[in-house]
Amino acid sequence: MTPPHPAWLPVSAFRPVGSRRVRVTGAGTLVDTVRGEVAAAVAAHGGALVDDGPADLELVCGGDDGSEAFTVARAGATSVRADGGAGLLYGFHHVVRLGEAAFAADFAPERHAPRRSIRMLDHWDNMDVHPVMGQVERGYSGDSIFYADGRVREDLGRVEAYARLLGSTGVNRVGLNNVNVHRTEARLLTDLLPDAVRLADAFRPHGIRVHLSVGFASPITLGGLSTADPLDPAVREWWNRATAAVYAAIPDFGGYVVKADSEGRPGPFAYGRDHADGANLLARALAPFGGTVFWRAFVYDHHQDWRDRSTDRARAAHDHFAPLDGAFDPNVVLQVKYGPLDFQAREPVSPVIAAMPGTRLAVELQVTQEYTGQQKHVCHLVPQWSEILRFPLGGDAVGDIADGVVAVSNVGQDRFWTGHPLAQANLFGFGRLAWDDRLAPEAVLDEWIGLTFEDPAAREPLRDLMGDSWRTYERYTAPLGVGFMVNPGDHYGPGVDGYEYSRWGTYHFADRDGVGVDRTRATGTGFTGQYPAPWRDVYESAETCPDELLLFFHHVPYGHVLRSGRTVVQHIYDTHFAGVEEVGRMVGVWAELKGRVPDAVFGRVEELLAEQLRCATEWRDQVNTYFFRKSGVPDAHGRTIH
Ligand code: GCW
Repeated sequence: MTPPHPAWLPVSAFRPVGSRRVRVTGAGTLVDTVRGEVAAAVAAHGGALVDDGPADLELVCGGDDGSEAFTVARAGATSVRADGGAGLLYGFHHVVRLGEAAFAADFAPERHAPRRSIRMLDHWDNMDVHPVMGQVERGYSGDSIFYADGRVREDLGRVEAYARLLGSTGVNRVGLNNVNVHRTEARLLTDLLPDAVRLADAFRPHGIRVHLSVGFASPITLGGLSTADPLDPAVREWWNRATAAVYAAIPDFGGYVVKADSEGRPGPFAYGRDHADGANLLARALAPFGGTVFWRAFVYDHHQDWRDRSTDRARAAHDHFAPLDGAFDPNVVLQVKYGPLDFQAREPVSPVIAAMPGTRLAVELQVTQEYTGQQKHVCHLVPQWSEILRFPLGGDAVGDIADGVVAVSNVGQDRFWTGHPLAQANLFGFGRLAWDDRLAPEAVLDEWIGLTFEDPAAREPLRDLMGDSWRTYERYTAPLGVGFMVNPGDHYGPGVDGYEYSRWGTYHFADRDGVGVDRTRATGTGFTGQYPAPWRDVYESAETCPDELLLFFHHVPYGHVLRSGRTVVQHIYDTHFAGVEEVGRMVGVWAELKGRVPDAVFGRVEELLAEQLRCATEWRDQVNTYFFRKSGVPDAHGRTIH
């Protein structure tokens, strides 16, 4: 097997540590991991792992209280101190990121602690190859790194390398299988549990606990019961026993992830029960062992009639869950997608996040680029996540409210892990922001570039290419927050009316006069009323609604003048021309990097940029032509619209 791509942990990144004398003090699994890292680094760079005598770097773990915080200070030598193995591991990688700066005479002491204890990546991996979705649902990086032929892979080398990468960013939980649980992976809970044990063993040395997605109907499908009613004693008993067996095999098992009553998955509604009944059933099975149930709030009617203007998918999560605030057990975490629809490039922040002060919440992001270019387009998402987590929803920032940050992973068997080599930065950046959402996205990107690429001359062009790429993607796709307009099914490339008459509830309502969804209280679906002040009023009025969300909240005429001073239709033309021009410029920036990044990376990105340019051009032409045909308004600058 060719060794996995080192991503942001190439041998060169360890030179500052590995060329010094380093002492590691302490005991335990994670301290051993740090010792192993140091041993490899000094072997590569000529330093030494010392027991006695002077050291340039002291890595000291004072105990094993499970804590994740650490301090770094400099007094003659640089020292990292932690009270738990996880803290030492995170402190070690912090020093790796700092590089030579950690050894400068004037280094000022720092203390670091994660902003939240739940930092999780979910895999939508199937054990078998699904006839429509393939092996990894919404995966753009090849097959699953976990599974082959219906079992966990024999060789877990890549999984171990992946666990190491994640651990270095601070990710501490992983969901092992798709939330759409199909037949084979359902059995990870029962007869295939030994397979899950092997994955848990690969993640444990990096401070990562594993979780299983489970189907709500498991007592029927796996247990042979006639019901999965959460209030039925036999059902309760079944879950208690299944859960105890999991903990007997994986003592540090993290818990369950559940998609229930969502897109056809079974759930408590079938028995006239609510989602608190459903979540608490599993929570009570997990509680004796310290486990958590991650219960997804992605519940909506996916058989909507497009003729029915009163049903609004954006309302669904709040309508279902806000009334249940306070009813969930303490070891339930409600997992809420960041926006009310579905991982679009632009959505308002979900109002559910502000509506449930008595419930533990995790915000769910999508590292896999389902709606943001599918790892064929450069779309650096850290600025989007930063904006979401900093958004002041009802007084507090989303990042202050959330007990957890969860995202869908973007890795697979691909030689670069992520299909697009530059999409590694999203994986890295997710871990860093989950640890501390106050980090500046530019600084996180710089960390990633600095670790990944040896040549300092690569830094500026990469910043230039990636830094604003999410906004570029937004410019050439669906305008002003209206969302979707993608090809149905695979969600790649433009399909302006792709979902317009479908059952999925994602419409833009363009006609000859205007476009957008009226979600106001005054004349629309009333969705704005789910927000706390001031947002309920800011979004209610087309005068105060931010431009980038105008069409999410309002149906306006093409001649409506935006806060920017441009009309809606002219904005659509301008941004689509500008977006494609920017991609053309990105192609040129990348060309400068020839010889400064590894040839294989250069070649892959060069190829994908050509596809991005083709696809962006298609987006531009279809969107512009569509709105020109609908509105009859010509481009003020006379550019070609077909
Ligand atoms: O974005 C949608 C995807 C589905 C996915 C679903 C979900 C796992 O298109 O593929 O199913 O969201 O989040 O459950």
